[in-house]
Amino acid sequence: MSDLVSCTHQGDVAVITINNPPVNALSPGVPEGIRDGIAAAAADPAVRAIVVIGGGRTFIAGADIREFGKVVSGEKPRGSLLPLLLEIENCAKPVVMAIHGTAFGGGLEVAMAGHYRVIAPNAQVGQPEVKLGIIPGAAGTQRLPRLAGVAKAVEMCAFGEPIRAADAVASGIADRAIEGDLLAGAVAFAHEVAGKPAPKTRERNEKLAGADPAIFDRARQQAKKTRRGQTAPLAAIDAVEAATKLSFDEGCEREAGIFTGCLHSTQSRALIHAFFAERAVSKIPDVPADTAPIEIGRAAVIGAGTMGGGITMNYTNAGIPVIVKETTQEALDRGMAIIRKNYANSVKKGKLSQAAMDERLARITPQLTYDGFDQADIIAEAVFENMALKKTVFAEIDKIAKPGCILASNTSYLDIDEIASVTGRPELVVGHHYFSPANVMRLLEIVRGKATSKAVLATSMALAKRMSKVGVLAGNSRGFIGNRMLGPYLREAQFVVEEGASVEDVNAALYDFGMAMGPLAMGDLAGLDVGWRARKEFKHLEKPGVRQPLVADRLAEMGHFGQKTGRGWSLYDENRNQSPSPETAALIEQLAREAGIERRAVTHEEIVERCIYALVNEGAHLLGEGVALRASDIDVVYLNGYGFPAWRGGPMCYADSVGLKTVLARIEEFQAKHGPDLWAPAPLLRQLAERGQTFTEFDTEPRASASGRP
Ligand code: T1G
Repeated sequence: MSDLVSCTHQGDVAVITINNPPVNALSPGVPEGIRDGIAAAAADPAVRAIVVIGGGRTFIAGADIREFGKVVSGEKPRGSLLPLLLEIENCAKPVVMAIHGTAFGGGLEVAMAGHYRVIAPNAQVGQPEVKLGIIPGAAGTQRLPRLAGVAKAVEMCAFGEPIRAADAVASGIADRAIEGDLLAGAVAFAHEVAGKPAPKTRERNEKLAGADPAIFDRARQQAKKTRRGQTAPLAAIDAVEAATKLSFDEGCEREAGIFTGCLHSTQSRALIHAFFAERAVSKIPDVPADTAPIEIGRAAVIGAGTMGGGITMNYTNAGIPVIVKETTQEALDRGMAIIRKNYANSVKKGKLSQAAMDERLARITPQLTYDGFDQADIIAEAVFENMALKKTVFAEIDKIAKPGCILASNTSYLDIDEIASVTGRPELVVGHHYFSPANVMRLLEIVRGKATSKAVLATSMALAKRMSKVGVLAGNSRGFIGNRMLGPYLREAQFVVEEGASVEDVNAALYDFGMAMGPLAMGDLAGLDVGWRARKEFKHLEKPGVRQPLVADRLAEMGHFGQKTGRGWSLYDENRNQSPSPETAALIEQLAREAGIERRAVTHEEIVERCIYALVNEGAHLLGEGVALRASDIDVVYLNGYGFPAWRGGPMCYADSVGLKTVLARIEEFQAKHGPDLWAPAPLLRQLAERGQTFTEFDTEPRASASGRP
């Protein structure tokens, strides 16, 4: 047996255990070890039944995703699990799969090839392959409908969400839930079934018969709506549908063809990039993995407004008692009412139990004073975005907070070092930049100041995980990663409107590109007054003679802030339904004429290139400056904070897929047309393009950690 798979015996039951930490992926050697274990047990006369179980925290979490790249590049041929699964299924002795943790993808496919499945109550099973731009490739689309029925199989394969143990038993995927010791329960179950004819999943066709074809059409419509632009969900539906029309073997062939097509797609490459990018963000080169985080047992939040309220919810959702302070009773009541409403909505949708809601609310202490702040392990500030106010608040809390208490600012672009300069603990000051709505958006930008300690960074990353957020380290540059890049993106969106594109054109072009929302619609949602105030605060930093957008400031000066005032770039009715604004269109024409801007037809292609390449170029600038650790970190920021389509992998991954030479050439064209102040190619982009390299390759080169202010 290999060290990845071991075989022991409990009486006349052989126990095959997979030991491939951290998640028992089907890495090279694992399928072979299972095959050898099954063959040995089958041949052993003393064995009457077999149990397969995962060592450590989980059953098999799927194929080894790291191996896919080698198949796509042709470095190695695509192996198939099918022969192993048939050997398991054809085994003359019953094979019982004992599931704990997560049986995902190839893991569930191995389990379904077994004759029986027993499961721990808190385990999950799923076919999440579509989240990687592929479909199940080891007969999952053929065996799952035979066990769980067609509708369930379509749901699980097309949308990739896992199901819990109780649902797995109820739907027929698992035969029994085992409370307590899973292995003991599985061995006992094996004894019950030993010597009896073992059911082969591939022969269980009863749930396929009479499948309603409307299931597939409904799922396709839902996929086009909720997985807009993605090809894999539709491919998965085709594969499950094949199970209802073809024999098992023909269905497996059909699945294999569809799988291979998906695996070699740009979308799959992008989604696999996103998978590993999200797992890389927490690794900070100069902060050792064993850096002890500061224990966060109590928290305090200053401000119960839109952001403060959401941040308060993040702490109590993570099980941390939290004080929230406001300046007036009215503001405090308003903030708490929104928090209660948010939880009540989750209860109504069945996403949260009433008991959990009550528990979370009970952990919140709303108040008007700093009482108890001296007990907090972290104080999060979420007051109005104004440097003078932030410094006043930080000077105050620095005096009250206990030694070792972390002070975290939710500023979205102000200088963390300047804020820290009014405290006696700059090493404990950090930016925790949440995204609105803070209790929903997964992204947390962790902003490193010059003095921020490694322990505070390690604590911030651990806290992000506790809050089910994705923490990304950013250097202390104005706007950090996300908002700094958003500037040029929104600038170009406004420039093309001045040059002749309609507001609707710009929104549609980026929406069709895959963005969750067009840039101007996003401005109207966030409120045009927010950017207007920031631009006023930094007017002194604008380079004289450099073109600036004309319309947004004028709209804001006229009191048109977007959705909240019913008019911005577009018009909004009382239900926030959007429609074109003839007044805004006229204003754009007037301002462009006054500025002598020649109006022309602008293609959707140019609109996308201007906006997305501006994003990429600024990303390359801040990557070169060390404000971001990796290009993939930038991708994680945009995928989790700005509605960038996951199936494009993020702006930097997208640029790699286009080719940096092509991106650079187009940027140079824009530079020639619109000037070097707006379109100077980032030195790093030029360097990589000229070397024929990619941002992904740049990420693999060793480098120092994210710097402070450049
Ligand atoms: N392959 C390779 N590495 C994996 C992996 C996998 N399947 N799953 C996780 N890892 C690594 C991950 O990169 C990280 O590494 C570490 O394990 C811990 O992961 C034939 C073709 C199981 C729910 O899509 O959803 O099967 O950063 O931080 O939060 O039809 O990992 O420490 O170096 O995510 O506790 C289908 C993917 C594959 C499941 C655990 N399976 N994994 O979450 O830990 S396709 C999946 C997950 C397939 C078949 C097809 C999660 C998890 P590092 P983690 P976690």
